Amino acid sequence: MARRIPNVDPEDDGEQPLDYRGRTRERAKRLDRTKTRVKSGSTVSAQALQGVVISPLGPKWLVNAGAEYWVASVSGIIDAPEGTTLVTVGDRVWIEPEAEVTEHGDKACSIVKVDERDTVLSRKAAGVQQREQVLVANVEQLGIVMAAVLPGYNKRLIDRYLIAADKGDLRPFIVINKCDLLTEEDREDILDDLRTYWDLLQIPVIMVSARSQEGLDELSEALADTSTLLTGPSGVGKSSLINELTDSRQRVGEISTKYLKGKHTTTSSIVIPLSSGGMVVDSPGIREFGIFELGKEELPFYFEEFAEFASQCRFTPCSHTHEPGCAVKQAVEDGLIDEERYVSYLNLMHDITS
Ligand SMILES: Nc1nc2c(ncn2[C@@H]2O[C@H](COP(=O)(O)OP(=O)(O)OP(=O)(O)O)[C@@H](O)[C@H]2O)c(=O)[nH]1
Ligand SMILES: [Mg+2]
Ligand SMILES: [Zn+2]
Repeated sequence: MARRIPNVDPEDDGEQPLDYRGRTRERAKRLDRTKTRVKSGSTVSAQALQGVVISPLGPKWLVNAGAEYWVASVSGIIDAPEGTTLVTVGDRVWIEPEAEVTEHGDKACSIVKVDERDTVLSRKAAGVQQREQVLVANVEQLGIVMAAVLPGYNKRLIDRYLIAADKGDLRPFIVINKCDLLTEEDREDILDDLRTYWDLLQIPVIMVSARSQEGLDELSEALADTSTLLTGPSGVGKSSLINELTDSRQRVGEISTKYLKGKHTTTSSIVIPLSSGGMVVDSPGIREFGIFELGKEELPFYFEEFAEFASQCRFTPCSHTHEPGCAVKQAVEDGLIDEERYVSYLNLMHDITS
């Protein structure tokens, strides 16, 4: 049996009638979306093995099944989630061995079935049509990695990731890397700037440095015995952190000084085992993140800290954008809601309505 990426506990929160976040989750939709389609002729044979998709290999996939690695192709009729990405990193798949080996002597197989996904990190695929692109499946946690400086963190992106994590049933936390470049005072300023996340929303913020090793024990503890996708912009040090925490040697890039941006060193996601028993997924840097299927009525509910004010808005429903007597806007003015969170909200509302 392949090592299984642990599932999210199905009993986990969400369904309690008074849970603010729970009421807003699109749980039903998720189940619907991941319904497997059984096509005749796609029955899994007795020699099929179960494995986990580790990484893409050109048009094929590297699949780990038990102690072995296989190069898998996808062709013909397969039994897979409908209306979404066919195969992605982290998928639990069924493979059927093929007689021949690949040109490099690797064992060849084909993927005949993709199991339902427990969790997804999805975004809106590029293009006019609303299509879902599943970046990684079946990880429990989403580590949102940002750099303290070079290139500096991006709260707009953090807020988008938090919504995607909520929709995909991932437990989020924030990692601020490159803290070796900070003074004690900078550090306090950053923590203060991120207060809404760790204080109000209870999302852990871990300050680390791959270079000085600061905070790596805490990060390692957060990753132990579970499965985590590290995501974030290019050049923030995702691969550097993974190299510090595992035996793997992922390629690490340079920061282009002209734009202070990373140069997309990691080009595809890859599952890496941790000696502690969990696993971590390295992934390519992301610049843009459009959220798949986000409705304008639903949006306010992802900004949980707006809730206590929203009930006092003059109009119901209130979009908290232009309405007179909007208590959310008033709370932003009074400094009771983080102004930058409100900017994220307006940006997302603009995306949805334009
Ligand atoms: N000062 C400092 N530099 C770091 C730290 N971590 C990573 N870097 C540097 O940041 C640059 C980018 O690191 P990577 O690990 O390649 O970043 P990445 O997030 O994996 O980037 P992509 O693969 O492009 O998404 C490299 O030059 C690293 O040496 C850190 O803690 N402190
Ligand atoms: Mg990388
Ligand atoms: Zn309002």
